[in-house]
Amino acid sequence: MLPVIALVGRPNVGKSTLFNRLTRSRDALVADQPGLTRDRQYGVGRMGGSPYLVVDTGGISGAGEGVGLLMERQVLAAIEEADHLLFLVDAQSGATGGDEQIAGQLRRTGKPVTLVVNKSENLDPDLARAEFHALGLGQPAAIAAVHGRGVVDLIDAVLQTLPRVETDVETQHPGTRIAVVGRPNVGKSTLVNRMLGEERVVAFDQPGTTRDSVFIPFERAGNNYTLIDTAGVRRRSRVHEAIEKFSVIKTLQAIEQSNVVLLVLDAQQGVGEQDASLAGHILESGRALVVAVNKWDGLDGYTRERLKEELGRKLPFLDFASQRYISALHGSGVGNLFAEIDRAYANANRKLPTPELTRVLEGAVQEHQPPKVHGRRIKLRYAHQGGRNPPIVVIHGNQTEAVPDSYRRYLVNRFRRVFDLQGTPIRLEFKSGDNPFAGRKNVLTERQLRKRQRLKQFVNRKR
Ligand SMILES: Nc1nc2c(ncn2[C@@H]2O[C@H](COP(=O)(O)OP(=O)(O)OP(=O)(O)O)[C@@H](O)[C@H]2O)c(=O)[nH]1
Ligand SMILES: [Mg+2]
Repeated sequence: MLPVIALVGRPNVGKSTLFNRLTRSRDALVADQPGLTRDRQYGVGRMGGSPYLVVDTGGISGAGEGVGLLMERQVLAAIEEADHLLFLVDAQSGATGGDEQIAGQLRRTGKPVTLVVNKSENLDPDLARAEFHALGLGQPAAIAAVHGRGVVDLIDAVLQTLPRVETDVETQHPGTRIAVVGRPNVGKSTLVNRMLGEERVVAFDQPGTTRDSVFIPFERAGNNYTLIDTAGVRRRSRVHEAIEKFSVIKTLQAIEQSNVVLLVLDAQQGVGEQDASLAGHILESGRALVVAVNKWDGLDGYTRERLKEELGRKLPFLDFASQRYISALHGSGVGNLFAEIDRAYANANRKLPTPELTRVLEGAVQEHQPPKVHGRRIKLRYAHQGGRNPPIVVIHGNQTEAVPDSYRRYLVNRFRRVFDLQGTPIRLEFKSGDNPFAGRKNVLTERQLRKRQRLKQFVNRKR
């Protein structure tokens, strides 16, 4: 389980700025995907290799004169699901009545709260903190979210206070972990029951809660799997009862803990905002993916064709994943999902030999040259694999920072087709050899640099 940190505070104190700073590293990887809708309220951040979830609750404002503070249901729900609250206040506007009211409400939740004085860049930190002591929430932390000042220390301190759950998902849940995700009522529970129906469920005793998914280990054709059920398995007879309690946090947790995501869509409802938002989160996670278009039964040929077209148009960035048309209710197509799941996960872990990668790159460049920048053509020389699950292809050349997104997509598609990498995203990293300022650093890929940073942080922490 990833720790959940919620950002709360009055409007305009800098919650979204902090949120972006904490989650941005991943954004870059999926930038400029046409049709992509991302939820800018939930995200995954990383601190020295440990991931955590961040929720931006949006502004808590006073509701009119004398009515006092209105904490919206949605904010309360986010607070309920959080392990730690960061209460942001604005150093430049000073403590306000609204801050006091929020402080009171947060104290009543009983959740651990850290008071964060934002916009403190031009102030002495002690001075910035001083006037907020009166809020009675202990020693405030002074940060400047815009510049990133104090942010790492803040998150580090928060994560230190949270119980470090060193549960090793790998050993605890052997086999391929499949997260079944989708918006409410697409048929996740029916599908989970159907997938488990004919298989041997090895051991299963966990009740699902609002926040925690259920892990169900089972065997199929001699292979081990663990289903991560976000909807909660109910008795077969009760599957259709009641609208499930949908939680984005729970879904994000399940995605993080999975090897393969099974995204369930509802053919009878079509593709909506919430589907696109979930798809964006899955893309950000880098997980292998299979799309199950459920409720395919009872649709006429025309509707089916229209739906396939709609899927391609509204979720074009999921074109790397197999789409299976199924009926969880009748069981049609469900058995075939396993072959796709196995393939997607195997592809995510594939080894791509350097000579072949380079040959494919050369072929792609020959067929369609990258553009010129300032009169000089971008040169892409050779490629090697920089990581697996998902596969990372590191491409060496000149002026690589100027490679346009459309050309990146062209290359990704080429690698996918030649290596038959259905079901897994492919990430590109570029390294330029002609940057006079890069110096020795250039010897390392971004990934290696991150690893080195993590190691440093780890060592520092141990000291
Ligand atoms: N000077 C300064 N400005 C900041 C800092 N952090 C955020 N801001 C600015 O404050 C304004 C509001 O920031 P947001 O992040 O949108 O605030 P918010 O809390 O998400 O606002 P709501 O969503 O409306 O509640 C923006 O103009 C930011 O650029 C900071 O550290 N220093
Ligand atoms: Mg905001």
